[in-house]
Amino acid sequence: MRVKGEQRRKLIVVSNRGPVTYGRDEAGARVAGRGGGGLVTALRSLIAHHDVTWVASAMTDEDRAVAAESGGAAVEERARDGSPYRLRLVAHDPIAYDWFYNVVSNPTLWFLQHYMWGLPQAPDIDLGLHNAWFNGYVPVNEAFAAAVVEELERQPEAIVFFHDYHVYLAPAMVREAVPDVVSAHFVHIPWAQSDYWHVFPDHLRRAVHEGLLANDLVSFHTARWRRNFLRACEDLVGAELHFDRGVVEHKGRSTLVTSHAISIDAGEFAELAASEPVLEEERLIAERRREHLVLRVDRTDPSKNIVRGFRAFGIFLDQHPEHHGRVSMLALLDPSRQDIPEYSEYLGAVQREARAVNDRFQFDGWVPIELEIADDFPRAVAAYKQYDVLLVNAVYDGLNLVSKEAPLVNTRDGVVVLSENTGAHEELGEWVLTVNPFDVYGQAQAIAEALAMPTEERRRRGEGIRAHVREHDLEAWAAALLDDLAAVAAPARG
Ligand code: GDG
Repeated sequence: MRVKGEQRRKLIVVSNRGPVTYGRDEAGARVAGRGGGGLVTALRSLIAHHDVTWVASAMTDEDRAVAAESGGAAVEERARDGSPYRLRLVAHDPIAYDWFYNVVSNPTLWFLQHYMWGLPQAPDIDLGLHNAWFNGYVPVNEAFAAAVVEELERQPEAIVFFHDYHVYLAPAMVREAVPDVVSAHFVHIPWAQSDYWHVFPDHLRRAVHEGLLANDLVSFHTARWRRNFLRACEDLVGAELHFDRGVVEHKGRSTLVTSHAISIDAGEFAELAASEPVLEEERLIAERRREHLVLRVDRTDPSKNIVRGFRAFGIFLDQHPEHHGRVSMLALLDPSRQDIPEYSEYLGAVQREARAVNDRFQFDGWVPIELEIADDFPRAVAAYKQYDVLLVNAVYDGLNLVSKEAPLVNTRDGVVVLSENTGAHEELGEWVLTVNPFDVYGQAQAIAEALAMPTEERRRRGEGIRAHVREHDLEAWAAALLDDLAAVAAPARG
């Protein structure tokens, strides 16, 4: 079998969140809404180019009803552009799912991979975590694996394409049941260096790495995360590493490890930017805006570094009284993971910091930081068009799609201020103002520098980003991954 990147393929995509979630409208009719989050936004366009069966968790009551009505089998769905695909919703045991999602996946794996613990205080790998691992993360991964194995019985030639940190164990489970499966795993978040993985007990970090090594291909956004993974395989599970070829050999199998930064569908964003809901929001923003607009768009995730961003803006205002009343920061924050205490506490800290800056500087109706906490994608795209400075100062970020989306539709020669710890920085570094995410003073200086930059220079940088993103779009990313698979899967499947 030859797997070629640009060819239409049968894909079984596996991710925790699916492309749609079901609900009921006011009249009580079933409606399919757009699933949220960076990963889903990015993967949705795979449907247009391949025959996709998507295996995802049933998230809402209505999702569960859909899964029950089909007896757990896949249902036929259509994407916004009319492309058909199959959706298989896995209705997990609710208690197991809570442990899987709210104990292991987000407060543990996400925190670990973004270096988010201050180690003298956290984490405690206590009985609760061990229990959540064995009675939550493991059975939910088993349920995903069982669904994949059933789908493979229906279409044995399909390639399995796992996504992210929710399903690290499933590839090994699928491999055990179907030894000649062809599978790839894309990790959307950073890979921590092996010393930091030592926070996690040996059997758990081993299970994560060995689960991933059951794939034919493991891929990351950047060379940096890829390098960390390669080293960790050697350090933590004693795998044999061929660093120059990016191949890891372990337990008689080999896995190719590559990096390809995910991207966006430039056409989709051009359409969105011209759509009525976005134009309406843009009018509202344009009416209220001051001379300069500094924008940030994030989920309310501690990894996004929102509090330090506000502090930096406060330092900037302190140093530049001439800008008072002439510039404001618009923070469009999509509330995220509020069932997890670390996230709800962080949202409180975000609100407190915005108030501290506003109480100190506001006068005559000018509010320095306009904080909007809402899930409002059209408004985010409208604000993308209007910024003069986009601040992306994440502590760590696998890639950061906002830093690619916003310049593409911006109409004001806006400047991107970008954390050196985002995956996107590896690609966009030459066109952005680079900041260290912990250096709030440096971020304040970068905001000032961006606002003072001559138009020509701003335009040159924006054009650089736009040309890069158009050339390295989402289709190119998917094709590159499938090409990688061609290199490893052809001998295995003859
Ligand atoms: C993870 C990784 C990686 C914006 N406002 C709203 C909204 N958005 C959209 C944006 C963008 C997405 O959400 C956010 O994507 P990011 O990449 O910035 O961040 P994560 O959600 O953390 O994504 C990240 C990504 O996966 C892909 O691999 O880049 O590093 O952490 O597309 O336009 N979406 C909704 N409501 C809003 O108000 N639904």
